[in-house]
Amino acid sequence: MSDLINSPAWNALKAHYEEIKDTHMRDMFNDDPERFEKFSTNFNDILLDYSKNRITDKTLGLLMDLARQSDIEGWRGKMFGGEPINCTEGRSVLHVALRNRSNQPVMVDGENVMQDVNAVLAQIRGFSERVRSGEWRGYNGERIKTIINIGIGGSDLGPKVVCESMSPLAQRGLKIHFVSNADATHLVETLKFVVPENTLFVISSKSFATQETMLNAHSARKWFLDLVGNEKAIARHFVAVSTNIEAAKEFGIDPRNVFEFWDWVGGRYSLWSAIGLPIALYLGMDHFEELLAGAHDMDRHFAEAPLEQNMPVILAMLGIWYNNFFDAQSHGIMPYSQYLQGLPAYLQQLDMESNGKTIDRGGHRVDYLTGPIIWGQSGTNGQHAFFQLLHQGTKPVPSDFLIPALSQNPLGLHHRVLFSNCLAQTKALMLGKKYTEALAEMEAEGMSKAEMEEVIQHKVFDGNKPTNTIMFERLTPRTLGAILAMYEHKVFVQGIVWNINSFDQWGVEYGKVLAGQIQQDLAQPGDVDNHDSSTNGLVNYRKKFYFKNLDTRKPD
Ligand code: G6Q
Repeated sequence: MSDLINSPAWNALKAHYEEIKDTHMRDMFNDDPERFEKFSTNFNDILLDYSKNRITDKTLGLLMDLARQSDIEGWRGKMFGGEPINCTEGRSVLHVALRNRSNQPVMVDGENVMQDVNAVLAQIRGFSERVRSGEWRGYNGERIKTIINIGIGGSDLGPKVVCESMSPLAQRGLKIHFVSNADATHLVETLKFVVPENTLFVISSKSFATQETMLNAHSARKWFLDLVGNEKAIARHFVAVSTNIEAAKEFGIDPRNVFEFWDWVGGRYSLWSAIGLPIALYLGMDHFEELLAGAHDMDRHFAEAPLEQNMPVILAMLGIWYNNFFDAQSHGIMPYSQYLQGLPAYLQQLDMESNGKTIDRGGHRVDYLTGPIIWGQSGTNGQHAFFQLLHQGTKPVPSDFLIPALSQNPLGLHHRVLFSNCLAQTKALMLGKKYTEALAEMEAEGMSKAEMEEVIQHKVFDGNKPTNTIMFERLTPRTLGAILAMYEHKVFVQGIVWNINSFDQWGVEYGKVLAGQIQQDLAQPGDVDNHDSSTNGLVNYRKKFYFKNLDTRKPD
């Protein structure tokens, strides 16, 4: 049995679960009119209401005991101090240095990295301002009107969620696209609507070796050259963001237009680095810096606030409560904001790539559940799709509901409707509907006794479904920066409690090499038999279509 499962704090929570598991939140609210004041906290304009959780003062105390037992404060110090806490790759984890607006020295291997960080930020400012002002022009003197980011995973999802959610701040006349998928459709469909003369490609890849990104980058380069026919023009239309400067140069990118970052920045934590270049291009450097400032605010809060008032810690420990004691398998992210529709996908990578691990820091298989399945959708759309399962399904899905107090688009009653739906859902999930309430409703509708008996059980809702509500004044770069950093630190805290390394991704690396052999097999005519029978069968089935009439088709 692992030390964690054997530990006093874990066992105390286990015993407490038995005490509390049948208590309904409805009664907790009835018994304590101060519950909202007690279980909510503010930071800047962000309010976290966690009162609709299956907790009491005792639960929170025990969860914080577990956090202290796991030495969250010590590990937090190690991360901020640049210690190589990414133990399987021997790397520091310093995305916090990228947004260190205090400029206090941050040391990696005895060197202050802030000079390099600030130099790249200055390079991003210089370049983005030249593009946005029209000083930087395409090869024939046209102004840049379209930015296409080519990258995948961490080199795509972060800048994409920020650009999408801040689109009202974008420069007029400037468009941005994110191309990630190896499926050519993604690139082809994007290129259909653009012209090379006013398009700037940002090739974003930490390694500059990721197959999908390199494939898209080379296809984009070919498209450009086929239309423009001038190699020299590449330098005006292709820039790169990478830790691998040499590979970017080899691709043909002018070294002055390669934006560097470092191996102490993990892919899914990289939007704060030069990977944020598309953000600066599209929204302007001042807004990018606001985003960094918001994240830095949250870093200070995470580093300094007592655990009991620390938003990332509270969210993390509530997640552990459901994941490990209620056996909840998943966690929902429901942004009631169309601008934040990409947030579930972004957090899916952040959380599932970080904490989707089975082996602990000591190399042993864990005997407890680690990271949950993250999923969700923007409201109110989700209500008309999968919320049925949240209300009446057999699986618990603790969820975060995020909503701005004020809309960016104050049009008629839209925001009032959106807002009331958000609150009505969390209220209904918490309260449920009792048998007597369902009965009274049906009686008021004038239903007969026989009709009522037939359906009443279906109209009863258990309730007692936990949610957090995260409300902020309005969606600004600063608030978004703070929210994203809040989730990063939540994931960090959970990883520490579970004693896993949240900063490697061997599953992703495995995926990067897996396809190689099959790719070779697909290129040759004739059946293969070197895999399992399913893989052989699937390879051979595709070949049947591929090699038929090949001479009349372009090979792919
Ligand atoms: C993130 C992962 C992964 C990575 C992509 C792209 O933490 O490592 O999502 O970001 O595989 O990698 P490159 O940036 O090296 O192309």
